[in-house]
Amino acid sequence: MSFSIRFSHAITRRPAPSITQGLRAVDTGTPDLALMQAHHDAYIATLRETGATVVELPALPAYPDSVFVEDTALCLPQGAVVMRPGAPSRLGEAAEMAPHLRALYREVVAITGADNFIEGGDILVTEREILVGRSARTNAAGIAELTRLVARWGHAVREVHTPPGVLHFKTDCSLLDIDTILSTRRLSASGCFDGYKVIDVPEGEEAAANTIRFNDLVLMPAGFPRTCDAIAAAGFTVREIGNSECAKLDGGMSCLSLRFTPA
Ligand code: CIR
Repeated sequence: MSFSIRFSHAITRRPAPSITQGLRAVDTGTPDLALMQAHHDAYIATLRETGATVVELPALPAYPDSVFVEDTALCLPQGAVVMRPGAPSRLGEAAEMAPHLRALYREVVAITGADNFIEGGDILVTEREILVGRSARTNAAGIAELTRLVARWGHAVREVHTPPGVLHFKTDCSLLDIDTILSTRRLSASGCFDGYKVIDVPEGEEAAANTIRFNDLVLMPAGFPRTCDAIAAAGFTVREIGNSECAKLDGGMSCLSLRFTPA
C-alpha cells in the first residue's frame, strides 16, 4: 500500500509578490520572488518526473504565506481534513484550499472548533500512525479534533512535541520510507521515533531535516552535503532543490505541496 510515500497527485500554489511580507521567526533578508519561482518550478518538475499529476494553483496575493500549502490540509487515502492554521494571517488559506480538495476527494472534512488550531507542518503521516507535534501553531484542542475526525478512517493519532523554538514538528523530521525517519538529534532524542529506524541529520545541518519522500525520490534542500551523502548512503535517490528563498520564511520541501492519492 505505502500510502505514506507513494502518491498519484500533488497540489502546489505559485508564490505571490506579497511573499516579501511572509511570516518569519528571524529576519535574514527579503526573499527574491524570481529566484523562489525558479526553485518552485524545479520542485514541481521533480514531482512530475515521478509520474505524478501536479495541480498548480494560482498565486493568492492576499495571503503572503500561501505558497506553503502543506499547512492548509491533511490528505489521507480515504479523505482530506481542512486545517485551522494557528497563524491568524494564514487562517483564510485553508478555506481557499477546500474546493480544490473537494474536486479530487469524495470526502473532505474540516477542523472547525473556534479554539482549535492545527497546521499541516506539524503532522507526520507514517504507514502505522499519524504523529502530530504540539507547537506555537498547533494546540491540544486542534489535535483532539483531528483525532476524532480521522478515527472514522481507521487512523490513530499520537501527540508529540515540537522542539522549543522550532516552527513545526516537520521542520525537524521527515519520512524516508515506511520505517525510516530523518530527524534532527534534538527531536529524535525525545524518543518520539522509538520503533522506527532513525537517520540523524549531521550536526550543523539541522535545516536539512525537512525533506519529502515522493514516490521513488527524496527531495531535499540544496546545500547540505553531509545530509545528502547520508540519505544516499542509506540507498535513497536524492534530488537537491534550491530552497534559499523559502528558507528565509522558515519554509522547506514539505511545506510546498500537499501529496496524496485521492479516494
Ligand atoms: C509560516 O511561518 O507559516 C511560513 N512562513 C512558513 C510555513 C512553513 N510551512 C511548513 O513548514 N509546513
